[in-house]
Amino acid sequence: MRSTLRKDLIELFSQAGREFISGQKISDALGCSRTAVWKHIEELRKEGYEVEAVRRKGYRLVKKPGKLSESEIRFGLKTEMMGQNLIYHDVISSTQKTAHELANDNAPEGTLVVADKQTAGRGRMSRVWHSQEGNGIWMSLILRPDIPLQKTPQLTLLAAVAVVQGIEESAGIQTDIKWPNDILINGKKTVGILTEMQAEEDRVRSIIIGIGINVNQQPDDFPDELKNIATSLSQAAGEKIDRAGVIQHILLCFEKRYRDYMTHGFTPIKLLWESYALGIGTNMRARTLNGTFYGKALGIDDEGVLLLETKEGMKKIYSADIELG
Ligand code: BTX
Repeated sequence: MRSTLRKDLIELFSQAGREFISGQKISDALGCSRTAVWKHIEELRKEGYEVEAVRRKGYRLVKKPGKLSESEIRFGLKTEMMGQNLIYHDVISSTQKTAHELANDNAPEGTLVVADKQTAGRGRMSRVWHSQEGNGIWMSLILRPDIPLQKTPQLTLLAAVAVVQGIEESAGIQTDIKWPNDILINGKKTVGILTEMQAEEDRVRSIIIGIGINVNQQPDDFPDELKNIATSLSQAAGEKIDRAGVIQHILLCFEKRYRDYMTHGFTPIKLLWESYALGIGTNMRARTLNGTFYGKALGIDDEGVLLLETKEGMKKIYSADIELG
């Protein structure tokens, strides 16, 4: 409730632009007392909003925070479900871990956990995901699709499509997908996606999609082992990127693609995914837990599995690290 009021308050300020709005007008619009208005303005100030107050004129918003915050993400979020239940932390061990706990506690579909910094961000197979404060997007989304277990890889691909589209819409940057879960700019990793699930017998109970995006890092912000393989959106754009805007666009694209998926199945997602994917039709090396395979990538099948034409015949690759060329 409180955060809905704050969202409405920021919206009022934005509509007013440079004009002042009187405390009375705000309290009428929000349906709360003037003391409550003043308290909410104090909360906004703590989050880094600069609100000017002038006697007999009222209040006006002078500056929004450059920092990520719950209000920054909520304001301008145009989804109906994705991210509407929003949990924001400045520091967290891993948004993925918290999202699993919330999913166990019956958090609704679309619940989003976001953090400015992760102290134990992780990738696939317990690898470390570098999640420094102040310049990345580290978030986990809870889904509860009624689908059989073998279809869950499709949601990693759906997530990749939504992220590519959200980045293009918010920052105007084109990115490529490398099967199954990397998003690259000029061959360097900008986004990692980690899909995990909770299941009961052969049905999905919840799917947690973890998305890590390098947004405003400069080359020196990465540890040595990542300097040659990682990049960020701002390095591609040549300017600082608004993280909240990227999150909002990704959530909106996610919601649209998820609806397409629930109504029409995987085919529309597969077509989009293939249009953004690198390496389809070319040779690649797939390092899996069962060995390394070399061959030509023919595409993905209807379950989202990679089809590799090797000398020994067609191999279905469910999970692997890919080297192109
Ligand atoms: P992955 O296993 O495909 O990639 C992990 C590998 O990527 C690491 O071994 C390292 O080489 C490289 N790497 C680590 N950090 C970065 C980075 N910031 N940028 C580029 N490359 C990096 C990919 O796993 C899935 C990552 C998901 C991360 C999100 S963040 C929100 C959520 N919470 C959480 O703990 N994980 C997910």
